[in-house]
Amino acid sequence: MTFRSELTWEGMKASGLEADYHSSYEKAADDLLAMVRGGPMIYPNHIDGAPSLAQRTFEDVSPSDRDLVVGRFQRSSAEEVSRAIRSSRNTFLEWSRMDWGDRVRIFERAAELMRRDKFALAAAITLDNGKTRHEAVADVDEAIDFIDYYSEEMRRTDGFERTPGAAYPEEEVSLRLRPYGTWAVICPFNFPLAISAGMAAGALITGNTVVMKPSSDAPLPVHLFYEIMDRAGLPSGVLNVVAGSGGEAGDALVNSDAVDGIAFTGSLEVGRRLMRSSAESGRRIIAEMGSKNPVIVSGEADLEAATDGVAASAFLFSGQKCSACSRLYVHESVYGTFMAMLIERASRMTVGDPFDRGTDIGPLITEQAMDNYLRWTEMAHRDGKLSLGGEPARTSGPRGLFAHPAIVESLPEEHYLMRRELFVPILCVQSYRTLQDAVVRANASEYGLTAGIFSSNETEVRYFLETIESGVVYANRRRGASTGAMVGSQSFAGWKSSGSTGMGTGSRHYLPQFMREQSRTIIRQ
Ligand code: UN1
Repeated sequence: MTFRSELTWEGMKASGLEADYHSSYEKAADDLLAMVRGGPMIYPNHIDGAPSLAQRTFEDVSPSDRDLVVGRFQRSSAEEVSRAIRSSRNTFLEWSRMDWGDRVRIFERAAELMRRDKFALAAAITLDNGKTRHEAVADVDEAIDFIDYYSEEMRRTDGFERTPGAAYPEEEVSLRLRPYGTWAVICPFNFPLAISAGMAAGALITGNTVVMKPSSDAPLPVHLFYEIMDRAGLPSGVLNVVAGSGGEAGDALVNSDAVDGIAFTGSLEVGRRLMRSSAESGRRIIAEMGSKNPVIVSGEADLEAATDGVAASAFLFSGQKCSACSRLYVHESVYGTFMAMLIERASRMTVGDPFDRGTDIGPLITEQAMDNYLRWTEMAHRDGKLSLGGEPARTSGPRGLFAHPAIVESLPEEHYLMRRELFVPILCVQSYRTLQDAVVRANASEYGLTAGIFSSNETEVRYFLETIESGVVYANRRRGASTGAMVGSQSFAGWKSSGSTGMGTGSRHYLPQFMREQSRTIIRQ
């Protein structure tokens, strides 16, 4: 099998199935909403293959309708977490010794089940983190892509086993990558299925066992992932799921001596803490930690393409992506024209109920994010020129956390908003005179995840590619100036403080990070 991106929307559209796409999603959304409105479901933890209830629970509320309870999840204690870790440790030997082909077949079945349940999974994502239908389906597609791609990597590398030449004639040598043991997988709210499944699949398919902690802002997709893995035939106890707060369940998990590695996607602050404690304990860590991604619009850019690319990248999903464009450098010769186009485009983006077909941008994830948006746009207004946004969007529909795209110009280069990852739809814009200067300013960040340029001048594009300090870079990408990396194609690697290893997800270098090398020499008797 050769890997192919799932691309549900593009595929269905090309086959004339646009109407089916929408009706399938809407049916799944109606079913889910009817179930949720019938009263909150209680979601247990999963420990040792059995549902497990902690002593306390927490309520997970939908960001697009604060009156809608998605479900009650377990507020796991340290004791609950250590039971999950024990279960993962107990199953490690058997799972790691299983033929790798058998492990891969479980994942291939899981990908098939996800394909079948695609729209139900997408509706659950919309409900839980507020993604619009296209973005929610893309999240499911990305989860499938991760699983398919990592399955194919196992096959391509023969399960990471090879036979080197032997120095002595009597020696038979084989080289293999072997799993570490039990991994903690700490999941983000923004790609609650794709990134969670990608990290967990990376650890599991290579023979490790896993304890997953979903984000408490969007735990439902991780529970659905568990059910899929269970149905696909994953043996009991190989994957355990414990919900709860970062401070209690999360800390108990990542600080446990019984955990051999941590896969984490989230904030720099938490990632740094994990990296420090891992350095002391010798635990492996694979962390992806956000960014402050710059995009450059040159004087020789196709301004229509740049307008679309920047608006999509900065504002879709309210800028709540590590890959979102948050700093924009526009050449002074096109500054006025381009800014008028961008402001016009962004002000036409519809903000509201993410289940609605016509919505471009759904809600922010939490009240805290809304407070940040209001506080920071106020700051932008005080210290620069706030050209768009700054007020909560008024919608006639449900009580959600809706914010308009905001654009702020002319902030000082060192301003807080120019430096800090915001994770709300605020784009900071500056003008520049020389490309050299724009790149220096773009690189003056502790982060280095994604970046983009719009220019029809090849010399400029080459200069940008050779000097920009980011792991995922794009030139003239209208579908997303800095967002929308595709598994198996654009590997997703964070440079500088954006990543702990400099190697990307969805690439050949991802799986080896979950393993260590063993050379085996046998002298036949
Ligand atoms: C993230 O926001 O953590 O390139 C990752 C993209 C997505 C991944 C974003 N494939 O926008």
